[in-house]
Amino acid sequence: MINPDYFFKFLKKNNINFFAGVPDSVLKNTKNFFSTINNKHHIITANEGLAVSACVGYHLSTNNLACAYMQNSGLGNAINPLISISHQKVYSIPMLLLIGWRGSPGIKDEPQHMLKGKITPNLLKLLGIKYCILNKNKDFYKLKKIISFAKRNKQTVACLIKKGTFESSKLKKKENVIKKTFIKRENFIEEMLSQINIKTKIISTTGFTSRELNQIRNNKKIKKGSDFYMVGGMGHSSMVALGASIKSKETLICLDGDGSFLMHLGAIASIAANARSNFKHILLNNFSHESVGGQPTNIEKINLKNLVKSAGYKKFYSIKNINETSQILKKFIKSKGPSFLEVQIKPISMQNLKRPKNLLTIKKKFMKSF
Ligand SMILES: Cc1ncc(C[n+]2csc(CCOP(=O)(O)OP(=O)(O)O)c2C)c(N)n1
Repeated sequence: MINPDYFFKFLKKNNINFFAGVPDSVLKNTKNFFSTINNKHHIITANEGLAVSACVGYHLSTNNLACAYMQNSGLGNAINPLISISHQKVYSIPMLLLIGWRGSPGIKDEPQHMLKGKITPNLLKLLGIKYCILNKNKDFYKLKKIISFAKRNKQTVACLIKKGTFESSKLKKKENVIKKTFIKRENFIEEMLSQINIKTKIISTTGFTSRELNQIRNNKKIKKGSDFYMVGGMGHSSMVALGASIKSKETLICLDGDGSFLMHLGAIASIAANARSNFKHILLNNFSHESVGGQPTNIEKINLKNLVKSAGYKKFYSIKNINETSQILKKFIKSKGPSFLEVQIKPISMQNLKRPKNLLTIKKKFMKSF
Protein backbone atom coordinates (compact mmCIF):
# COMPACT_ATOMS: atom_id res chain seq x y z
CA MET A 1 0.00 0.00 0.00
CA ILE A 2 0.99 3.62 -0.50
CA ASN A 3 0.67 6.40 2.02
CA PRO A 4 -1.19 9.25 0.27
CA ASP A 5 0.49 11.88 2.45
CA TYR A 6 3.87 10.63 1.29
CA PHE A 7 2.59 10.57 -2.29
CA PHE A 8 1.78 14.30 -2.13
CA LYS A 9 5.09 15.10 -0.45
CA PHE A 10 6.76 13.33 -3.34
CA LEU A 11 4.78 15.40 -5.86
CA LYS A 12 5.71 18.59 -4.00
CA LYS A 13 9.38 17.62 -4.17
CA ASN A 14 8.88 17.29 -7.91
CA ASN A 15 7.37 20.78 -7.99
CA ILE A 16 3.77 19.68 -8.57
CA ASN A 17 1.67 22.02 -6.46
CA PHE A 18 -1.58 22.46 -8.31
CA PHE A 19 -4.42 19.94 -8.54
CA ALA A 20 -7.77 19.86 -10.32
CA GLY A 21 -10.13 16.95 -10.59
CA VAL A 22 -13.30 15.03 -9.92
CA PRO A 23 -13.32 12.87 -6.76
CA ASP A 24 -13.22 9.10 -7.06
CA SER A 25 -13.58 6.21 -4.61
CA VAL A 26 -10.16 4.71 -5.46
CA LEU A 27 -8.56 8.08 -4.69
CA LYS A 28 -10.80 8.68 -1.64
CA ASN A 29 -7.87 8.71 0.79
CA THR A 30 -6.50 11.82 -0.92
CA LYS A 31 -9.39 13.89 0.40
CA ASN A 32 -7.71 14.82 3.70
CA PHE A 33 -4.77 16.27 1.81
CA PHE A 34 -7.01 18.22 -0.54
CA SER A 35 -9.06 19.54 2.38
CA THR A 36 -5.91 21.08 3.86
CA ILE A 37 -4.79 23.06 0.80
CA ASN A 38 -6.46 26.26 -0.38
CA ASN A 39 -8.23 26.90 -3.65
CA LYS A 40 -5.17 28.53 -5.20
CA HIS A 41 -3.75 25.01 -5.24
CA HIS A 42 -6.84 22.86 -5.71
CA ILE A 43 -10.04 23.00 -7.76
CA ILE A 44 -12.81 20.39 -7.66
CA THR A 45 -14.14 20.52 -11.22
CA ALA A 46 -17.59 19.62 -12.53
CA ASN A 47 -16.13 17.09 -14.97
CA GLU A 48 -12.75 15.60 -15.83
CA GLY A 49 -12.28 17.52 -19.10
CA LEU A 50 -12.49 20.75 -17.12
CA ALA A 51 -9.79 19.45 -14.76
CA VAL A 52 -7.44 18.97 -17.72
CA SER A 53 -8.27 22.48 -18.97
CA ALA A 54 -7.53 24.01 -15.56
CA CYS A 55 -4.13 22.28 -15.59
CA VAL A 56 -3.45 23.60 -19.10
CA GLY A 57 -4.21 27.15 -17.92
CA TYR A 58 -2.07 26.73 -14.82
CA HIS A 59 0.88 25.65 -16.97
CA LEU A 60 0.42 28.62 -19.33
CA SER A 61 0.74 31.08 -16.47
CA THR A 62 3.45 29.34 -14.39
CA ASN A 63 5.35 27.02 -16.75
CA ASN A 64 4.82 24.39 -14.03
CA LEU A 65 3.34 20.97 -14.30
CA ALA A 66 -0.07 20.43 -12.66
CA CYS A 67 -1.97 17.28 -11.74
CA ALA A 68 -5.44 16.41 -13.02
CA TYR A 69 -7.05 13.63 -11.00
CA MET A 70 -10.00 11.46 -11.98
CA GLN A 71 -11.56 8.02 -12.06
CA ASN A 72 -10.82 6.14 -15.30
CA SER A 73 -14.50 6.40 -16.27
CA GLY A 74 -13.89 10.14 -16.43
CA LEU A 75 -11.03 9.67 -18.88
CA GLY A 76 -13.80 9.68 -21.50
CA ASN A 77 -14.78 13.21 -20.45
CA ALA A 78 -11.12 14.27 -20.58
CA ILE A 79 -10.28 12.95 -24.05
CA ASN A 80 -11.27 16.09 -25.96
CA PRO A 81 -8.94 18.54 -24.16
CA LEU A 82 -6.22 15.85 -23.96
CA ILE A 83 -6.29 15.44 -27.75
CA SER A 84 -7.31 18.89 -28.88
CA ILE A 85 -5.42 21.16 -26.46
CA SER A 86 -2.64 19.53 -24.48
CA HIS A 87 -1.46 16.83 -26.91
CA GLN A 88 2.12 17.12 -28.13
CA LYS A 89 0.84 17.61 -31.70
CA VAL A 90 -1.21 20.64 -30.60
CA TYR A 91 0.03 22.83 -27.69
CA SER A 92 2.26 20.26 -26.01
CA ILE A 93 1.33 20.94 -22.40
CA PRO A 94 3.00 18.82 -19.69
CA MET A 95 0.71 17.49 -17.00
CA LEU A 96 0.33 14.52 -14.67
CA LEU A 97 -2.93 12.58 -14.77
CA LEU A 98 -3.66 10.75 -11.53
CA ILE A 99 -6.18 8.07 -12.47
CA GLY A 100 -8.18 5.84 -10.12
CA TRP A 101 -8.24 2.54 -12.01
CA ARG A 102 -11.63 0.89 -11.47
CA GLY A 103 -11.99 -2.50 -13.16
CA SER A 104 -8.25 -3.13 -13.33
CA PRO A 105 -7.52 -6.67 -14.56
CA GLY A 106 -7.67 -9.29 -11.79
CA ILE A 107 -9.70 -7.13 -9.41
CA LYS A 108 -13.44 -7.82 -9.13
CA ASP A 109 -15.52 -4.74 -9.85
CA GLU A 110 -18.94 -3.62 -11.08
CA PRO A 111 -19.98 -4.40 -14.69
CA GLN A 112 -19.87 -0.74 -15.75
CA HIS A 113 -16.20 -0.59 -14.71
CA MET A 114 -14.92 -3.86 -16.17
CA LEU A 115 -14.64 -2.79 -19.82
CA LYS A 116 -13.23 0.67 -19.05
CA GLY A 117 -10.76 -0.97 -16.68
CA LYS A 118 -9.59 -3.35 -19.37
CA ILE A 119 -9.10 -0.69 -22.05
CA THR A 120 -7.64 2.08 -19.86
CA PRO A 121 -3.95 1.30 -20.62
CA ASN A 122 -4.75 1.00 -24.34
CA LEU A 123 -6.66 4.27 -24.30
CA LEU A 124 -3.62 5.98 -22.78
CA LYS A 125 -1.39 4.39 -25.41
CA LEU A 126 -3.72 5.62 -28.17
CA LEU A 127 -3.59 9.10 -26.67
CA GLY A 128 0.21 8.92 -26.71
CA ILE A 129 0.32 9.22 -22.91
CA LYS A 130 3.14 7.39 -21.11
CA TYR A 131 1.99 5.91 -17.81
CA CYS A 132 3.13 4.00 -14.76
CA ILE A 133 1.23 1.89 -12.26
CA LEU A 134 1.86 2.85 -8.65
CA ASN A 135 1.36 -0.22 -6.46
CA LYS A 136 4.08 -0.16 -3.86
CA ASN A 137 6.78 2.20 -2.58
CA LYS A 138 9.31 0.68 -4.97
CA ASP A 139 7.26 2.10 -7.87
CA PHE A 140 8.05 5.73 -6.98
CA TYR A 141 11.14 5.62 -9.16
CA LYS A 142 8.84 4.93 -12.16
CA LEU A 143 6.73 7.92 -11.24
CA LYS A 144 9.84 10.09 -10.95
CA LYS A 145 10.93 8.90 -14.38
CA ILE A 146 7.67 9.77 -16.14
CA ILE A 147 7.41 13.16 -14.39
CA SER A 148 10.93 14.02 -15.63
CA PHE A 149 9.89 12.80 -19.08
CA ALA A 150 6.81 15.06 -18.97
CA LYS A 151 8.87 18.09 -18.02
CA ARG A 152 11.61 17.43 -20.53
CA ASN A 153 9.34 16.67 -23.47
CA LYS A 154 6.40 18.90 -22.52
CA GLN A 155 4.00 15.97 -22.57
CA THR A 156 1.13 14.64 -20.52
CA VAL A 157 1.85 11.48 -18.50
CA ALA A 158 -0.32 9.35 -16.22
CA CYS A 159 -0.11 7.44 -12.98
CA LEU A 160 -2.62 4.60 -12.54
CA ILE A 161 -3.79 3.70 -9.04
CA LYS A 162 -5.66 0.44 -8.41
CA LYS A 163 -8.41 -0.06 -5.81
CA GLY A 164 -6.95 -0.43 -2.31
CA THR A 165 -3.55 1.10 -3.14
CA PHE A 166 -3.84 4.25 -1.02
CA GLU A 167 -3.98 3.61 2.73
CA SER A 168 -5.71 6.03 5.13
CA SER A 169 -4.23 9.47 5.49
CA LYS A 170 -2.69 10.55 8.77
CA LEU A 171 -3.50 14.18 8.02
CA LYS A 172 -6.33 15.77 9.95
CA LYS A 173 -9.18 16.48 7.55
CA LYS A 174 -10.40 20.04 7.50
CA GLU A 175 -14.19 19.66 7.63
CA ASN A 176 -16.08 21.35 4.80
CA VAL A 177 -18.77 23.61 6.07
CA ILE A 178 -21.67 21.92 4.32
CA LYS A 179 -25.19 23.26 4.66
CA LYS A 180 -27.29 21.68 7.42
CA THR A 181 -29.90 19.38 5.94
CA PHE A 182 -32.67 17.32 7.53
CA ILE A 183 -34.05 14.73 5.11
CA LYS A 184 -32.65 11.26 4.54
CA ARG A 185 -32.54 10.24 0.90
CA GLU A 186 -34.15 6.89 1.74
CA ASN A 187 -37.13 8.61 3.40
CA PHE A 188 -37.66 10.86 0.40
CA ILE A 189 -37.41 7.95 -2.05
CA GLU A 190 -39.97 5.97 -0.05
CA GLU A 191 -42.36 8.91 -0.03
CA MET A 192 -41.85 9.41 -3.76
CA LEU A 193 -42.55 5.75 -4.51
CA SER A 194 -45.72 5.94 -2.44
CA GLN A 195 -47.00 8.93 -4.44
CA ILE A 196 -46.17 8.01 -8.04
CA ASN A 197 -48.58 6.63 -10.56
CA ILE A 198 -48.31 2.97 -11.56
CA LYS A 199 -46.94 3.88 -15.03
CA THR A 200 -44.34 6.43 -13.86
CA LYS A 201 -40.80 5.83 -15.06
CA ILE A 202 -37.78 6.74 -12.98
CA ILE A 203 -34.26 7.20 -14.32
CA SER A 204 -31.83 7.43 -11.43
CA THR A 205 -28.27 8.67 -11.27
CA THR A 206 -24.91 7.02 -10.50
CA GLY A 207 -23.83 6.26 -6.94
CA PHE A 208 -25.94 5.74 -3.84
CA THR A 209 -29.18 7.06 -5.39
CA SER A 210 -29.71 4.17 -7.81
CA ARG A 211 -28.61 1.67 -5.17
CA GLU A 212 -31.05 3.02 -2.57
CA LEU A 213 -33.93 3.20 -5.05
CA ASN A 214 -33.27 -0.41 -6.06
CA GLN A 215 -32.94 -1.58 -2.47
CA ILE A 216 -36.09 0.18 -1.22
CA ARG A 217 -38.08 -1.22 -4.15
CA ASN A 218 -36.85 -4.74 -3.41
CA ASN A 219 -37.15 -4.56 0.39
CA LYS A 220 -40.65 -3.11 0.33
CA LYS A 221 -41.71 -5.05 -2.77
CA ILE A 222 -43.02 -1.89 -4.46
CA LYS A 223 -44.45 -2.67 -7.89
CA LYS A 224 -45.64 0.84 -8.87
CA GLY A 225 -43.53 2.51 -11.55
CA SER A 226 -40.43 1.26 -13.37
CA ASP A 227 -36.78 2.14 -12.81
CA PHE A 228 -33.73 2.45 -15.02
CA TYR A 229 -30.58 2.64 -12.90
CA MET A 230 -27.71 4.64 -14.39
CA VAL A 231 -24.99 2.71 -12.59
CA GLY A 232 -22.45 4.36 -14.90
CA GLY A 233 -22.53 7.39 -17.17
CA MET A 234 -22.42 9.93 -14.36
CA GLY A 235 -24.14 13.16 -15.37
CA HIS A 236 -26.16 11.60 -18.18
CA SER A 237 -29.37 10.55 -16.43
CA SER A 238 -31.28 13.76 -17.22
CA MET A 239 -30.63 13.45 -20.96
CA VAL A 240 -31.50 9.74 -20.94
CA ALA A 241 -34.72 10.78 -19.19
CA LEU A 242 -35.36 13.50 -21.78
CA GLY A 243 -34.88 11.03 -24.62
CA ALA A 244 -37.19 8.54 -22.95
CA SER A 245 -39.86 11.15 -22.24
CA ILE A 246 -40.24 12.51 -25.76
CA LYS A 247 -42.44 9.72 -27.13
CA SER A 248 -44.08 8.72 -23.88
CA LYS A 249 -47.36 9.88 -22.38
CA GLU A 250 -46.33 8.81 -18.90
CA THR A 251 -44.53 10.84 -16.27
CA LEU A 252 -40.76 10.50 -16.43
CA ILE A 253 -38.79 11.34 -13.33
CA CYS A 254 -35.05 11.92 -13.42
CA LEU A 255 -33.57 11.35 -9.98
CA ASP A 256 -30.33 13.34 -10.10
CA GLY A 257 -27.48 14.10 -7.68
CA ASP A 258 -25.75 17.48 -7.36
CA GLY A 259 -22.35 16.22 -8.55
CA SER A 260 -24.01 14.49 -11.50
CA PHE A 261 -26.24 17.48 -12.31
CA LEU A 262 -23.22 19.82 -12.43
CA MET A 263 -21.11 17.40 -14.46
CA HIS A 264 -23.14 18.10 -17.62
CA LEU A 265 -25.10 21.15 -16.56
CA GLY A 266 -25.66 22.13 -20.20
CA ALA A 267 -28.34 19.42 -20.34
CA ILE A 268 -30.80 21.80 -18.69
CA ALA A 269 -30.86 24.00 -21.81
CA SER A 270 -31.82 21.03 -23.99
CA ILE A 271 -34.36 19.84 -21.45
CA ALA A 272 -36.01 23.24 -21.13
CA ALA A 273 -36.14 23.62 -24.90
CA ASN A 274 -37.43 20.15 -25.70
CA ALA A 275 -39.07 18.45 -22.73
CA ARG A 276 -42.83 18.11 -22.54
CA SER A 277 -45.14 18.40 -19.55
CA ASN A 278 -44.37 14.81 -18.46
CA PHE A 279 -40.71 15.61 -17.64
CA LYS A 280 -39.92 15.89 -13.93
CA HIS A 281 -36.39 16.54 -12.67
CA ILE A 282 -35.57 15.87 -9.02
CA LEU A 283 -32.24 16.98 -7.60
CA LEU A 284 -31.26 15.10 -4.44
CA ASN A 285 -28.93 17.76 -3.16
CA ASN A 286 -26.51 16.78 -0.40
CA PHE A 287 -24.01 19.42 -1.58
CA SER A 288 -21.39 16.70 -1.94
CA HIS A 289 -20.00 13.73 -3.86
CA GLU A 290 -21.24 11.47 -1.10
CA SER A 291 -20.77 8.13 -2.89
CA VAL A 292 -17.02 8.68 -3.28
CA GLY A 293 -16.09 10.33 0.00
CA GLY A 294 -18.24 13.42 0.58
CA GLN A 295 -16.09 16.03 -1.15
CA PRO A 296 -17.96 19.31 -1.87
CA THR A 297 -19.54 19.85 -5.28
CA ASN A 298 -19.56 23.68 -5.09
CA ILE A 299 -23.31 23.80 -5.74
CA GLU A 300 -23.99 25.80 -2.58
CA LYS A 301 -23.70 29.26 -4.07
CA ILE A 302 -25.89 28.50 -7.08
CA ASN A 303 -29.43 29.85 -6.98
CA LEU A 304 -31.11 26.77 -8.43
CA LYS A 305 -34.47 28.44 -8.89
CA ASN A 306 -32.98 31.26 -10.98
CA LEU A 307 -30.81 28.77 -12.86
CA VAL A 308 -33.50 26.37 -14.03
CA LYS A 309 -36.24 28.98 -14.45
CA SER A 310 -33.96 31.12 -16.59
CA ALA A 311 -33.14 28.04 -18.68
CA GLY A 312 -36.88 27.62 -19.28
CA TYR A 313 -38.17 24.99 -16.82
CA LYS A 314 -41.81 25.81 -16.14
CA LYS A 315 -41.92 25.14 -12.40
CA PHE A 316 -39.48 25.06 -9.50
CA TYR A 317 -40.06 23.52 -6.07
CA SER A 318 -37.80 23.02 -3.10
CA ILE A 319 -38.05 20.72 -0.07
CA LYS A 320 -35.86 21.41 2.94
CA ASN A 321 -37.79 19.78 5.80
CA ILE A 322 -39.39 16.42 6.33
CA ASN A 323 -42.78 17.83 7.29
CA GLU A 324 -43.18 19.65 3.97
CA THR A 325 -42.09 16.68 1.83
CA SER A 326 -45.44 15.05 1.18
CA GLN A 327 -47.31 18.22 0.23
CA ILE A 328 -44.69 19.75 -2.03
CA LEU A 329 -44.01 16.41 -3.70
CA LYS A 330 -47.74 16.12 -4.51
CA LYS A 331 -47.72 19.55 -6.17
CA PHE A 332 -44.55 18.70 -8.08
CA ILE A 333 -45.93 15.40 -9.38
CA LYS A 334 -49.15 17.10 -10.49
CA SER A 335 -47.36 20.05 -12.14
CA LYS A 336 -47.09 20.52 -15.89
CA GLY A 337 -43.39 20.21 -16.63
CA PRO A 338 -40.64 20.43 -17.38
CA SER A 339 -40.55 20.89 -13.60
CA PHE A 340 -37.66 20.87 -11.16
CA LEU A 341 -37.65 19.84 -7.52
CA GLU A 342 -34.66 20.36 -5.25
CA VAL A 343 -34.66 18.13 -2.17
CA GLN A 344 -31.96 19.05 0.32
CA ILE A 345 -30.83 15.72 1.79
CA LYS A 346 -28.42 14.57 4.46
CA PRO A 347 -25.19 13.01 3.19
CA ILE A 348 -26.09 9.73 4.90
CA SER A 349 -26.99 6.60 3.02
CA MET A 350 -28.66 3.29 3.91
CA GLN A 351 -26.62 0.58 5.61
CA ASN A 352 -25.57 -2.57 3.71
CA LEU A 353 -26.40 -1.14 0.34
CA LYS A 354 -26.44 -3.69 -2.45
CA ARG A 355 -25.95 -2.94 -6.13
CA PRO A 356 -28.49 -3.41 -8.91
CA LYS A 357 -27.70 -6.73 -10.61
CA ASN A 358 -28.65 -8.12 -14.04
CA LEU A 359 -28.53 -4.88 -15.97
CA LEU A 360 -29.96 -6.42 -19.14
CA THR A 361 -33.01 -7.67 -17.22
CA ILE A 362 -33.45 -4.21 -15.71
CA LYS A 363 -33.34 -2.69 -19.20
CA LYS A 364 -35.80 -5.24 -20.60
CA LYS A 365 -38.30 -4.65 -17.80
CA PHE A 366 -38.03 -0.89 -18.16
CA MET A 367 -38.56 -1.02 -21.93
CA LYS A 368 -41.58 -3.26 -21.49
CA SER A 369 -43.19 -0.63 -19.27
CA PHE A 370 -43.67 1.81 -22.19
C1 LIG B 1 -17.42 10.25 -15.30
C2 LIG B 1 -17.34 9.86 -13.86
N1 LIG B 1 -16.56 10.56 -13.03
C3 LIG B 1 -16.47 10.21 -11.72
C4 LIG B 1 -17.14 9.13 -11.25
C5 LIG B 1 -17.00 8.69 -9.79
N2 LIG B 1 -18.25 8.97 -9.05
C6 LIG B 1 -19.19 8.03 -8.82
S1 LIG B 1 -20.46 8.59 -7.94
C7 LIG B 1 -19.77 10.11 -7.80
C8 LIG B 1 -20.40 11.20 -6.99
C9 LIG B 1 -21.71 11.62 -7.52
O1 LIG B 1 -22.13 12.76 -6.79
P1 LIG B 1 -23.65 13.13 -6.71
O2 LIG B 1 -24.26 13.09 -8.04
O3 LIG B 1 -23.76 14.41 -5.94
O4 LIG B 1 -24.30 11.95 -5.87
P2 LIG B 1 -24.01 11.48 -4.35
O5 LIG B 1 -22.82 10.61 -4.43
O6 LIG B 1 -23.79 12.70 -3.51
O7 LIG B 1 -25.24 10.75 -3.98
C10 LIG B 1 -18.54 10.16 -8.46
C11 LIG B 1 -17.68 11.37 -8.55
C12 LIG B 1 -17.93 8.40 -12.17
N3 LIG B 1 -18.63 7.32 -11.81
N4 LIG B 1 -17.99 8.79 -13.45
